[in-house]
Amino acid sequence: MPDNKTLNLEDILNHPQVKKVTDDVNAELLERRKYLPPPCEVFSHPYTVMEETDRYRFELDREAEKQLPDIISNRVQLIKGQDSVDDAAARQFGKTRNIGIVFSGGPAPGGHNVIAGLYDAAKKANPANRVFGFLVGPDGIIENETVELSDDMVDRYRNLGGFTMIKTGRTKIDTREKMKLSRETCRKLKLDALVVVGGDDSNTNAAFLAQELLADGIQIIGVPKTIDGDIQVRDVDGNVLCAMSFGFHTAARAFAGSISNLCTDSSSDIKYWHICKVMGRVASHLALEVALQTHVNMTLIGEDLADYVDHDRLQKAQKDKNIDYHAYGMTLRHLSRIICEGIVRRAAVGKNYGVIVIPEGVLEFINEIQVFILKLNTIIADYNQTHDFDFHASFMRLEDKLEYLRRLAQRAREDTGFKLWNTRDDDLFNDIPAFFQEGLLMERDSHGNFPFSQVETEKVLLGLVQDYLSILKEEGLYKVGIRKDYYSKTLESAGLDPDRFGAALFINYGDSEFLLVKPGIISVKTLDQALQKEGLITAGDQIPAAVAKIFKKSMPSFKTQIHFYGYDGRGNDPTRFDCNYTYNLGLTVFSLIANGATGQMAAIKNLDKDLASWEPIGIPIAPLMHLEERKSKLALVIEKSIVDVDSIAFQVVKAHREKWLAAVPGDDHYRRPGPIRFTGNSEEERPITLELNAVGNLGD
Ligand code: FBP
Repeated sequence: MPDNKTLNLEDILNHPQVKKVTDDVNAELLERRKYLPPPCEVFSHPYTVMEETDRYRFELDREAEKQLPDIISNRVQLIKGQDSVDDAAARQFGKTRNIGIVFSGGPAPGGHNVIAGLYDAAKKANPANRVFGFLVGPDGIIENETVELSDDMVDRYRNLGGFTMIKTGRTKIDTREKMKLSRETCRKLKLDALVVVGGDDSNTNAAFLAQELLADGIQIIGVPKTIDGDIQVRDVDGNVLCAMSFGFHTAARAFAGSISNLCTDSSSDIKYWHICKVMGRVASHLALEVALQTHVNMTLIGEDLADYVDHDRLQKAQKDKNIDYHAYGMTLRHLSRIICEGIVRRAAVGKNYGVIVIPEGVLEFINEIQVFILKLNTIIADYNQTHDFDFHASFMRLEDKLEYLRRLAQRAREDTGFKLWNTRDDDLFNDIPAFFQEGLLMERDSHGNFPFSQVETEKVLLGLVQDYLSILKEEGLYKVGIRKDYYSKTLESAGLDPDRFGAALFINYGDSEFLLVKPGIISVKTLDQALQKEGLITAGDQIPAAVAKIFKKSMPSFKTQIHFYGYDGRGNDPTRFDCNYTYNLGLTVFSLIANGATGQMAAIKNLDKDLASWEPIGIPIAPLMHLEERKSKLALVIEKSIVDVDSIAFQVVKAHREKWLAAVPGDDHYRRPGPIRFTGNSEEERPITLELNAVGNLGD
């Protein structure tokens, strides 16, 4: 070993070991780049053909029929492998093509493999095929910003997370001008096909592009991407065509890995409640999967809260021959009460710690907040449509925005026809904390979506939880249970009789493993009074130190740590499931293009089974569209799939709620999913949600 005193910095930096460990390229990266996802069986043949099937039915929306006349009759296309085809088909399959691909919306792990699959298939069919990546999302199409993909570029990003290779953006091609510019770009690049990798809004955009560019002979193919897991497609008979968008598994596993570590930490130093907000703009699919992966103590599922009915309240009203409409749907206050109940019950058995998962989009399902979101969406959209400056540019500060709302409320008082924002709305809005007001007034994205990820939902909820816990503590109803053997040992070692003091101190002395200090004893003063009353001490005596120690331990303090899991999981390197799924999606995209499809979304059927049973298909996009309110207007969009509270996955989580809350003596039931492992085979093969829901799938 050389004496390190003799090494200068240059020598150190040039040392092979130093170079090796500081290189950007590490062993894990090399493993990932080298991995070749196995293709579905159909892709092992030199050709693929498309077979249209009538087996799947859709209910067509009138407006979609009107606006998308040339692609509304598209059917589901099955992709079949062929060893040989006639000359005309072979020429069509192998003809030289220019293909463009764009990422749209938030990143999702696996996107690079969609590119890799498409690139490999295109080059295999004809090495002269060219694939162009549009830079920074749909803006790249509008502004003709592209890069031609090469072997080197594609190889660098195989099986890696993010959309780093060509970046992404959220611009929507939603005006005649943007459509015109997009068409010009496609013509300049002589594109045969354009592939849009995106979520519900981006695939909606893909359908409009398909309709618009049909006359130019440019095919448009969508790919179902989003960590939120809210692109799930079934036909009207319930047949599953796309069980899950790509990226969901990885993001959920990444969140679950970190949250599971919090479970371990929290149950070790037993002093914190960890409040974990997890992404998923509206739907709670990610929260549900995290619950299944980790068995945290409490998981809120937005869709379940929307479904909530307060039966006690209903019954009370029924007795008075009334209907209490407030009994339907959850309020923030009520939700905080439910959380507090769990916290109090765990504390009673000595567990003043735990982990709660809150879905990012939970507010969407809380009636009172939903009303604000909708009203403010409309107010902002209306303002933007009628003014030169947009709402946020006109009213930069919160005070300015509030002042504008105040003026609207005043207008409502003067003009009875104006109902958008009345005095009651204004008063209620002014009652909420400023940070939450700012959150609700945040700028909407180009699709008119509310930016849930920017709102500190967990802080709002936590504020209410803290307030209510303080009340419960004052009422003596929030206590930490004391292990009976610990109590006895503590008193005996101080020479005191546990039984004499036990009856005076606890409500359940003698019949419980965890002892609860009486509700009336909430301070040293009330403790002193209780002991005097039972004749255990006399006025002026010191409270025995052992008793004071037990009392102190019984008084809870609610300490929290807040976490947000979102962007980190979105950028994770894909799980093996997502690597294989997305590579095959890329291969499917090429098959759809080579067989002349447009207005179709690439998908893989049977994701809940082994790869040997996966079936690449094309799903027609136009029949998935329906009318929804966007930016205060009805617009055609693909319906977001939210958590079905009748699904097996949700029912299983619901059935385990009590067990995972673990408000009984004994261990918690945390599950350790571990980190995402690219090598080894101990990671589950697909999302647990998918696995569970498949139990009830139609066996077509
Ligand atoms: P996509 O629907 O575009 O895939 O994005 C999903 C998502 O990650 C949501 O979970 C989250 O609410 C949102 O993007 C965050 O958006 P942004 O990246 O603009 O902050």
